Amino acid sequence: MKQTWWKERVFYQIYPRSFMDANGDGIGDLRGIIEKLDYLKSLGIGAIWLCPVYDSPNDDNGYDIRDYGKIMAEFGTMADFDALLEGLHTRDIKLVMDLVVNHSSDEHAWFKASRKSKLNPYRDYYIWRDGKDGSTPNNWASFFSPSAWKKDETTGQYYLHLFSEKQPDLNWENPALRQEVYAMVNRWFDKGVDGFRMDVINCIAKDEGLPDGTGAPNAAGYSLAFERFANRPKLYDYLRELKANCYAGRDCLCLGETPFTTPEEGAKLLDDETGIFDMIFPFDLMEIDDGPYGKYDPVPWKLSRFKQIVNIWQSATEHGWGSLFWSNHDQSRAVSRFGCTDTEELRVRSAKMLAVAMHLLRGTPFVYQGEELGMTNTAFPDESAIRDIEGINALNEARITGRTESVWRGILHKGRDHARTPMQWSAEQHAGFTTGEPWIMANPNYPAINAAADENDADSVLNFYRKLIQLRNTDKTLQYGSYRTLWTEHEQIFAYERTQDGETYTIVCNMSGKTAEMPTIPDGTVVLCNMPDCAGMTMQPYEARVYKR
Ligand code: ISL
Ligand code: CA
Repeated sequence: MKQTWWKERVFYQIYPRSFMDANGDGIGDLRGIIEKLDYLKSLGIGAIWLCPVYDSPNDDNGYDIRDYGKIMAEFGTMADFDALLEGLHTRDIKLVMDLVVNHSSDEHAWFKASRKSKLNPYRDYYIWRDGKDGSTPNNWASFFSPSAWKKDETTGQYYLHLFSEKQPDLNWENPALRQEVYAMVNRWFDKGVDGFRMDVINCIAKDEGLPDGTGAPNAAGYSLAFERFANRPKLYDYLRELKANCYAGRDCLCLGETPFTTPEEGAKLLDDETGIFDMIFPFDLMEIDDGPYGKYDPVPWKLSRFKQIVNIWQSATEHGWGSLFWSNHDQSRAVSRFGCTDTEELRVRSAKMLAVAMHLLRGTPFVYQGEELGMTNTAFPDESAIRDIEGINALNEARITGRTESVWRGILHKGRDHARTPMQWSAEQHAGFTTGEPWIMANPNYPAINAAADENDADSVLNFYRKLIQLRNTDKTLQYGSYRTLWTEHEQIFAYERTQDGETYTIVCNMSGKTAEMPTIPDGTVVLCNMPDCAGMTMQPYEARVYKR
């Protein structure tokens, strides 16, 4: 197994809009991140995944890029970016950028030219089709609104947008478009960035002829036709070409966000010899609590299914490498979703337990900002507090189907805005995130849950994360050792072993809110646990122990 930096370091994901506002306009910015570099270093993380900071009209908070070569004005300037990159590298922290090239903004110069006429040289940078029988060219649904097609009056043709209308899909079949993308990627590499997390990158290759999807239609009759665009054969050609043009000769990370990916497909995408990605973000765990109506119809998650997902992906990544995460900017807060927030004591304990359970698996752990404080979901008072386009569109659609109450409950549990409330730095107004009015409300629990408070408490979630990350940073067995599941049938305890060169760690987590009995006490000594006293066969609710022998 090849040893590299991105397998050995813990990553930290920053959503810049919500991380730290340095100039008081209520929007997080690059200077804000720079102010917090020592905080990041003190966590022990070795790499950052930075969500998009490029020029954007923010229909989808930066995932709709207007100019790939420019920094978003609200976030700062290119000089600020250079200072950030230097500040990170001085501290030996790598920077992985977000790259959104499945689509651009409709305000991108390419699209503005493309929509002008059928003969415009940029026409083919996007996917244009005639309507069929007075309706859309096919039955594809968008992730954010009923149909993936929007009719453009200028030429009377429709353009494809798998996400919002302001996010037209780029046409990867066009070699000129591909060359522009590679040149742009190389400009960022030449600046010194250490890799890319590529947004919905496994959806760039659409089946020829754009055939109708076969899946169940949404209320408006459209189908999320992932079988027509996710992990299609041409994806491999495009990624190999991208890598040959951009990655060759560089020690940079190629990380793909890959919805609709089965473990079998994942193994192929990641294979050390024949694959195209260093790591991917699959979705099985994030969909564990989807109900019959999907994401905003949550059902309780099951430990048996959790273990199945972990075990399947641990083996799917045996000849490659896995990513380990409980949440990101599209998900609600881990402790509210997978842990317990009934009491302050259980919030702290379960946040630590979740960290242990995830970080010591084989793969690279990703900490989403605020997770290291055990930040929770927000009780948004009503719809007017919601900022996320996905949530707003889901509510609009629910009004048509008569499911508003249910979707609202879904948003309170799983909405993307839970991840996007301001990072809770201190007990000062708006959690110390801004001196102005934040673009999205702060979670009212910030006077109790914040980094300053955690800093001064030896038993805080923050200080536990520091210990855990330090342990993994310095231990080859935890980084590279093999994985073995333990007590797979146990209904409360999640347990596994990591072994290398005669050294074994046993990780034991009670993922339930009740006391649990271990079948046997693992050999070795406890090197980390989340309780004052971790001994005996009985585990307290959400107790976690790490044994070493
Ligand atoms: O959030 C989701 C479900 O929980 C997904 O539908 C999500 O939209 C999908 O995973 C793709 O996400 C990425 O691309 C989107 C952007 O809105 C997300 O923030 C990004 O992570 C479009 O660029
Ligand atoms: Ca600002």
